[in-house]
Amino acid sequence: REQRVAWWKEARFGQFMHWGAYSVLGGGYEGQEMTGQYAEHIARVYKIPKKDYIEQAASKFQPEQFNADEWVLRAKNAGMQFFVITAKHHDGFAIYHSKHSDFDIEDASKWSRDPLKELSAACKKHGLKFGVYYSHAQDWYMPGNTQNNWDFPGNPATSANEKKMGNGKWYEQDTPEVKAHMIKAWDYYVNKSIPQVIELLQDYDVEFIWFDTASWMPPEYNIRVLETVRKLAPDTLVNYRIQHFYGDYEGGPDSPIVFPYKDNDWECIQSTLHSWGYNKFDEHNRRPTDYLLKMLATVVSKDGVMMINIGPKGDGTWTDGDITTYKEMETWWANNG
Ligand code: FUL
Repeated sequence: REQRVAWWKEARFGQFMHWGAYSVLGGGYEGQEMTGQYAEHIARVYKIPKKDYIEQAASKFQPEQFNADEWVLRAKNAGMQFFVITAKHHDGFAIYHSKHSDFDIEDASKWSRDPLKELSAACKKHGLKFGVYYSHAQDWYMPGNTQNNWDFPGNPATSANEKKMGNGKWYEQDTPEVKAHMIKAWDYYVNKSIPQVIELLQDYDVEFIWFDTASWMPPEYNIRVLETVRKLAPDTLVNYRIQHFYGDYEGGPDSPIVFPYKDNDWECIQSTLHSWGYNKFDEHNRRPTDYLLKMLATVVSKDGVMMINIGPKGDGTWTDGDITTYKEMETWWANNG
């Protein structure tokens, strides 16, 4: 562990990025606007059928203007020393050419370039460590996933179920229906989640994997993912959301405002807006640059590591707001770095 965290602690400040099929919609679907919500959750929030999500989002994810060198240099000039991007978020769409799914940029978007390959190469070229976010537990259009199965009685996405379950988990219910569901969920782990993690480790020079939302699935499922990483790539850094109390370091909630973690290695993730993926209705929530920089100073003074997140648009450009934030950070480093 000491070896895995060494470069990351030294780096202190990294880029986080949410980019995928949802970036095409930018928080808007059939006249509805996701004000102050996570735009990357649009498929779940509006229960978009897969066919429509492919038609309106995934098939249009053809980022003509994407330029890996430009993205990496912007991060580098803002003082960041590593780069973590969503290889696959909860919607299940892979922004890279995956052999294990046709819900990816190669098949669903019919796009011949592989942005993840290009970013990995650009990071190497410009001296940044490269990592991926991978949603190992949630994959909304897979049969084993509770959130996609909107009517599933254990679906925690509905408040009625949340009430019924209290602090419990859907998989703790002892019913034939839940047992059958557990089998489907395991199928997803074995046939998609774990194989994709393996291909990311083998083909993309990944030095850091940032997993998310472990609590949606049984702990033993998540631990199998961790074991896979440890066996295949023992030097790869793994975050705390693989499974509670596992992983290489501690962390807290999304975009926290207080930092209780002081004794162990820890991380703070902060988005420039409330949303993590591109949301054209969320610009009013932009966090001022001096707020972000003061937070970075606070985190570092408490021996932590910070990532700042942005959500680029589906065409590969950044929002004007993010470009300004990054120019301001660059100026700050030029004057104070
Ligand atoms: C959350 C996810 O559900 C969000 O979409 C985002 O990825 C954030 C960093 O983690 O739990």
